[in-house]
Amino acid sequence: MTWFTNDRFGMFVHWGLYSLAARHEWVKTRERMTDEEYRPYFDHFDPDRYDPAAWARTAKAAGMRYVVLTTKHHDGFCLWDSDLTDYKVTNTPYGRDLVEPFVEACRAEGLKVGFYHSLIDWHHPAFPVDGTHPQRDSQPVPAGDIARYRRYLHGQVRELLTRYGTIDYLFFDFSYSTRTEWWGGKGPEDWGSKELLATVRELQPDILVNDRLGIPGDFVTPEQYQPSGPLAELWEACQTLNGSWGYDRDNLDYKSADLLIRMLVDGVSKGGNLLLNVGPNGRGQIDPHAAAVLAEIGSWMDLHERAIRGCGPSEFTAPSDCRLTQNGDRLYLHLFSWPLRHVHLPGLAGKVRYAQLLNDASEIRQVTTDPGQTAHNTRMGGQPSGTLTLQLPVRPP
Ligand code: FHN
Repeated sequence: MTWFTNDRFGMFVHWGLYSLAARHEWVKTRERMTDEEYRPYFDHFDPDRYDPAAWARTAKAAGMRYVVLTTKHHDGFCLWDSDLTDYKVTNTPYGRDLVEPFVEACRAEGLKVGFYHSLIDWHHPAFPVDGTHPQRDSQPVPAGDIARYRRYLHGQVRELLTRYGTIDYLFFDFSYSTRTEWWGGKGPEDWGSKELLATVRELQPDILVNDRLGIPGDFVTPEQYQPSGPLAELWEACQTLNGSWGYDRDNLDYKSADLLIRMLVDGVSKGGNLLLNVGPNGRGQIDPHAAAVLAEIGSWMDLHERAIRGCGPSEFTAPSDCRLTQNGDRLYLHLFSWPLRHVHLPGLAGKVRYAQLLNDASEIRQVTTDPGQTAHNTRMGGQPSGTLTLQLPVRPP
């Protein structure tokens, strides 16, 4: 069990120039903006309310135990004082490195530190962008450019992994299949993925790296969906709150806390993590709608975290519309719909020592023990809405 499989729940933070556009982090490409048309976001980037300590407290209160920040997204803008480019936060009106205070704030709250880093770079002159980019629709991609971009990519990753102490997690984003439909590239070969991964492990021996270099990493990354069952590899589903990774001012279509709790429970029941995204606005603040959903999740996690932290799939079969998570002899039954008259647990006859609701420790009585299964009376009133969790200590096999 590593910190990753113990913590189970993390915060993803998509933040950068696109946060001022407040429409979507792909706004530059979706709206076919030239560098000049995108420039006002650089010239006006001044997040005066940036408070990574507040972000860290919000994450911790929600039950999250690691935080992953976009150091550079596809637009190429760097949130740290890179020596390798002028397209960085220290050249904006804000003028200061954003990454160091983020790292320090996470550590101060006892949270693991993660970096997201885009392989794609729509700003770098040597990066062969896709045909939808207005500046380079017709330009042929000079063969030598990708080698020059690759050196830039490796150099910036080295900066990030040598300047800020121990980094626990790295989310590269994103690779393609072996041949790149965008410019006929070769994916991992273009990124120098094998060499880059070797450098990462040399610089940060204990770091966890995802699978988006296009070669195997430490965990796979289903995005905006829940796998239908356990996966052979370590895995982490990344999800947005409202369908947009970056701050999207007019999009108030937030997922409910209850749905997100069920995603978290479902994932843990299948051996996976949930990385839930926030998109801070151009002043550096997590918007109130997002903060409210996270706070509601935190209320549930406060009473139920032992059914998540350190848990994984159970050897027993969950009844329909339920999930089972387990940690040693502690079995947790999560009811996604109730009240039921009874809930039947096949294969557990004589094995459940006691049954109680996790939220208030109230007993749930076993009413019958049909051959091969137990049944529990779950007719209850006055319980909190949403996912209801029973703690069922089971007798060792
Ligand atoms: O294109 C990006 C997207 O903007 C976002 O960063 C997600 C997060 O996993 N990754 C890519 C899409 O898969």
